[in-house]
Amino acid sequence: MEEMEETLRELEVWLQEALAAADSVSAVEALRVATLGKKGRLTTILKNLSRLSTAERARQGAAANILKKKAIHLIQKRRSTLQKAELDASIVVERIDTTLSARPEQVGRIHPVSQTLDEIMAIFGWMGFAAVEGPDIEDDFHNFTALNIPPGHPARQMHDTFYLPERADGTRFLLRTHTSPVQIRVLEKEQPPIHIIAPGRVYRRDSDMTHTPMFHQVEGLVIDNTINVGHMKNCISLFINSFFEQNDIQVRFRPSFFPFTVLSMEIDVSYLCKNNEETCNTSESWLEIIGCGMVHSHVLTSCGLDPERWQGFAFGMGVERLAMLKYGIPDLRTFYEPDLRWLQHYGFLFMDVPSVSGRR
Ligand code: 2NL
Repeated sequence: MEEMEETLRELEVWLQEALAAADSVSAVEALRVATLGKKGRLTTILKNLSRLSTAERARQGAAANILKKKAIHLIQKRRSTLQKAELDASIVVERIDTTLSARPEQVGRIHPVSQTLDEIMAIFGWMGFAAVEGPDIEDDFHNFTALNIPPGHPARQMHDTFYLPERADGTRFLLRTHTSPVQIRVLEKEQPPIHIIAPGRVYRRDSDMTHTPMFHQVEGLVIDNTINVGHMKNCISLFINSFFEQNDIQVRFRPSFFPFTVLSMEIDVSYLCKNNEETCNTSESWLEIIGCGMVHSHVLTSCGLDPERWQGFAFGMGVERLAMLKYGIPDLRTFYEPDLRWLQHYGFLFMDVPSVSGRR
């Protein structure tokens, strides 16, 4: 009997010392198995109780079960202390420094057209325009007729349209020659005030030094009941100054013609190159970048709007052309040649976030 008490006390001291010496969660687990496992020291003692008389079993069993509870508690306590220490240590060792800079040079480049489009959209977004998109495949009405270009109008030939095969009912779809049809669809559906910007791919049967059969355009449209030419001039001047980020840029509005606008104008820009006056200050230094005008009343009536009540302006620009000017890319055709060295040279890093100012 005394022997039994002695054994339990010894076991307790052993367990306490062994736990204190255990320096890992797995060492604690080994001690748990050695004490409370199937063949563990305490398990064996509890098993041997059956050999004792009923009275002895009750007394010694109580003492052994108290030790069992205590052992479970001690093991659990040591285990959670070590678990926490191991977690703390792993946090230090496995730390990831999220402030380390990424390596953008390894993930390709953003095409100058994408970059330029992002910049243009950021500027008009900041001005309060909403971006709209529409289908690349259009019908004759939305691409031409609604824009005051009826069948037989010479502008239809000028546009060098790609047509899809004629259908059984005699109609044929086409690849849009400008993004105007996107705006026509908005005019048909929505009531003014309208301030929208329509970016996208456009297609023309033209391929030479200065033309590719597909290129990108951004068109804008503002319709309200008091819009005039002053609004148009200011809006476009503001865009040009933001886009080129230069205060010595000169802007020239020159009369022009489009079937879908009146008071049509083309806008030229010129840089005052202080460091190279010979090449820049010649009559050649004006470059056309944007076409614009007040929306023709025929366009408004085509879309079910009363021109007596609503007026506005529209404009259009070629994205590749703006990209060439801003980033000094000399040859339009190189935009769509899959040349990685070209992209390495003219492309942008993905971390270059487009902004209104173009600067980060
Ligand atoms: C250019 C000229 C222009 C428009 C596009 C437009 C759209 C509607 C109604 C009236 Cl819905 N006009 N668009 C107006 C003037 C010029 O683009 O040189 N583009 C590259």
